[in-house]
Amino acid sequence: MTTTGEERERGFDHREVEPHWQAAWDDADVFRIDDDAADPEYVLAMFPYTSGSLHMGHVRNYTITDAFARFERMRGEAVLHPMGWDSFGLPAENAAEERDTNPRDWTMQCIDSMKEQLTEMGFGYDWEREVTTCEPDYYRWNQWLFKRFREAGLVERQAAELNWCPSCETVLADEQVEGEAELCWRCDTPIEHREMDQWFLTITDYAEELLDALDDLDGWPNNVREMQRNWIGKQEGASVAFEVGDYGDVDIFTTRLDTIYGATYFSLAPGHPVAQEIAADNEDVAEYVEMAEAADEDELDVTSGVFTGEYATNPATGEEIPVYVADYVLTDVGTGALYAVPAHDERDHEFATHHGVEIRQVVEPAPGADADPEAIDVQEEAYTEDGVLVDSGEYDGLTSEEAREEFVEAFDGEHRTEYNLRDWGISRQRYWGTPIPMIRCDDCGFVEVPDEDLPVELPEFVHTTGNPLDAAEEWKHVDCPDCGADAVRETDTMDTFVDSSWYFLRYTSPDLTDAPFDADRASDWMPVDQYVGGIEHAVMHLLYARFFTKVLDDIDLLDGVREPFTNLTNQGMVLGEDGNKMSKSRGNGVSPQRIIEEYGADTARLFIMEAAQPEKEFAWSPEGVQSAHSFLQNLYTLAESYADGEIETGGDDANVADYVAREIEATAAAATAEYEDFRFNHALQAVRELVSLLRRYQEATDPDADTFERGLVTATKLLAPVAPHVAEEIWAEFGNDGLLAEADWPDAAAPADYEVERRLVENTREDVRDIVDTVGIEDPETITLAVAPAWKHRVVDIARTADRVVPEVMGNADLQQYGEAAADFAKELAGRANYDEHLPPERERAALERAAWLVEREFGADVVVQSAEEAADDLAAKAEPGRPAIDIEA
Ligand code: ANZ
Ligand code: ZN
Repeated sequence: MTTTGEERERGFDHREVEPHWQAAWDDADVFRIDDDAADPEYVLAMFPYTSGSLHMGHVRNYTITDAFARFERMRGEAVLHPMGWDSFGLPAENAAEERDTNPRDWTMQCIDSMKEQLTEMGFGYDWEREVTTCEPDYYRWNQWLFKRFREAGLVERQAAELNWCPSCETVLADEQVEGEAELCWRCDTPIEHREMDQWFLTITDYAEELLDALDDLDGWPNNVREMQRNWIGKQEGASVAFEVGDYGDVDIFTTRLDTIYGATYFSLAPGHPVAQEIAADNEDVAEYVEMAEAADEDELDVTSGVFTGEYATNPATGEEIPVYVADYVLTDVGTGALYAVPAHDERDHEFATHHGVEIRQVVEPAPGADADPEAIDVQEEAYTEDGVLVDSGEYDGLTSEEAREEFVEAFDGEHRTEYNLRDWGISRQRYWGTPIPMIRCDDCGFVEVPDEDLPVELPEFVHTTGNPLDAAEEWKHVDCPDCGADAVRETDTMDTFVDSSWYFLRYTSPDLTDAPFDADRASDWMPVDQYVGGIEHAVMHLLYARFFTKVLDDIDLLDGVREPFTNLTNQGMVLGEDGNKMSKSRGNGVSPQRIIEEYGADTARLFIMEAAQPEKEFAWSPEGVQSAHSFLQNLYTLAESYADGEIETGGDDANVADYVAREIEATAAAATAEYEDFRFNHALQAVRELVSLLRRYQEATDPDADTFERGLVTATKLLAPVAPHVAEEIWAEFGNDGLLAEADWPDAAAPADYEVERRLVENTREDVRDIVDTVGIEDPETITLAVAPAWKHRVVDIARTADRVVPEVMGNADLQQYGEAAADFAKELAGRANYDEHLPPERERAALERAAWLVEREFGADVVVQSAEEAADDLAAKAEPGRPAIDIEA
């Protein structure tokens, strides 16, 4: 790209450069991946909800995957880096209402503008693989998969609580219920909670595997795995039967069977069948049950409950304990019934205290445990730890663990495992989603829509207070596929989490018309190697996607793929300048659009990637943006001056050139390792250091052209994944024809003994600084560095391995000639904890000679490097391996 003289002064103009290279990448199909590529590196960002504009969180998320994808591509990998649109959901319906349009048009507009923004950021996606979930050619496969899940026995109708507006006569989403008073968002009527039958996917069938497999997901952050473990919530316990009044045996579920002697009341969930039976005979109970069922499950009051007048028989003691119906016992947890032990359970304690029920201790801390048995007062507070049994008849003295085991048999119980995980209710009473492919026939019940009639497409959107699908009379009424009678379509649509549970598979074959994805290719390309997205998806999305993958593998749509995402990174938040979360209401948001216009995409990308490691949060910083921008401008200007022949080259200082050459290699090696580890900020730091070294090189001497150019090219390549446009521009300045995006990554092997040499140079510079400071030398003229003699290196070598340093040194025939001096040095070494690795004297000397120019620049002095033989005796005597002697003349 040619630039005018005027622009040259200002460096590059991102407004020209960025669109130019975006078009060039596009023309060259850089980001396209062939269908027959064998197992490409699959790099994936969570696809965005189609809100219409990208925020900084998106920009960060997508910069991470784009940088990594570009890095892998330059390393020669085939890379799959696709993008799509999570485009169903309630906000589109709301927007359509507000703007007098329809969800489809609104969504498509959002997609257009977001796609433009992604392109402006320079993100390289294979747009041929774009997936849009609100398109019938995608959601038909949701419907098809729903049927396959149903065939596999994984779809059920279950009752679930919904928000119901009695005035609008419609179900409301949680987001449509407003305030503490729970009012309908449209008409301000208090909503009701209604139990209605819904479609569920029985993810609980996979609870055990979803839990177990977490242990092997080494590439996932531990906190996400722990959140999933808690969500699945496995509890190992037991069930035991209590006889309740005349109502027969009622099974309870407990994790603390060891406390059964301390049960002082029994409690049923309001929805338990026996509670319902009692309610039929007892008005108080009936009233309570009705009240409890209308209440919102999320707002539990532990003390709420009613005594039924009935008693339950404790199978351990034969004792009769009062039976309550209480809200805190959940109908769909365990068996919906429990025996309560106020002495050892907090909720039971609170309830018992409120209702005046007895509190009886049956467990105390084991001898030797931290807690003091005397200090525990269960009347005041529940003791919830394990311990040893007391007041438990013949079982006193057993540990809790032993008792739990023994009691199962003793009281005729059963081992039982419970999970917190519930089945996944996918029914939504909304328009903008995938219609559930079922038809309700008065005679046949629910009948599936035949495969050949898929997709069931959404009808035209209509503005209505209720579900537009209910209002779509023509769409709704169909013939029953079984008997031909008049029938009605299911008007529920699917939870949008269904869409995102398998979109990563659709990317492997986005246009396939006879299956959701090509099973062979998907099995070959999966799992995703690097998945990056927000922590807000730690549980639901990631768990559902894992569930889908396992099911698809079990029903042979995949072959041997049981987990979708090998490595997972949750990017941290981008905070506002004030350190708070960016938000509209706080007014601390920074619009990506504005930053792109003002500074360009590369600056934004570089700033974001330098600011912190991907997992960490960071605050927006105008200075940081400025710094990133200046760095890019300066690098470009340096490279351009070189390319234009404005930098004098041809200097013959081989030592300096060698030093720089080694730094170039070392930087490539370090940056590569950091990229591999997703430590982009460290990689970029290394690049900045290399560029600053090149600048010092050019200031210190006329650089060797080859070395200098190699340095610039290496820095540019290492920067290319993060700031790809400027990098292409520099690459072109150097006269390269092809695209840098497709060029080879620099070789990444650190030079031999790089670390040892670096430590030697740094320590030596540090020592010189110390001397100059302490002695207070104003204007050093000559700095002499003398390397230790070979025999001292021998002594250190012996010391590194010897058990007894002094005798071994003294016993060494070669060293005997150094007598006293060798013995003294050996004694000194013997007193040290360890000896760093060091280079032989000749190499140490060469290393110091290479680095001498840095010392010269720093102190404005001449530097002389001497071998021990060349040096004055008293100077050489002070030198140690790895620690040259230093003499400074003012
Ligand atoms: C007796 C007992 C004694 C319990 C004790 C605990 C402590 P966690 O606590 O999460 O492990 N439970 C059983 N069914 C329930 C239901 N439907 N609704 C609410 N709570 C229920 O969960 C297991 C415990 O939760 C069970 O162990 C039971 O109380 C209670 F000192 O039984 B436990
Ligand atoms: Zn209403």
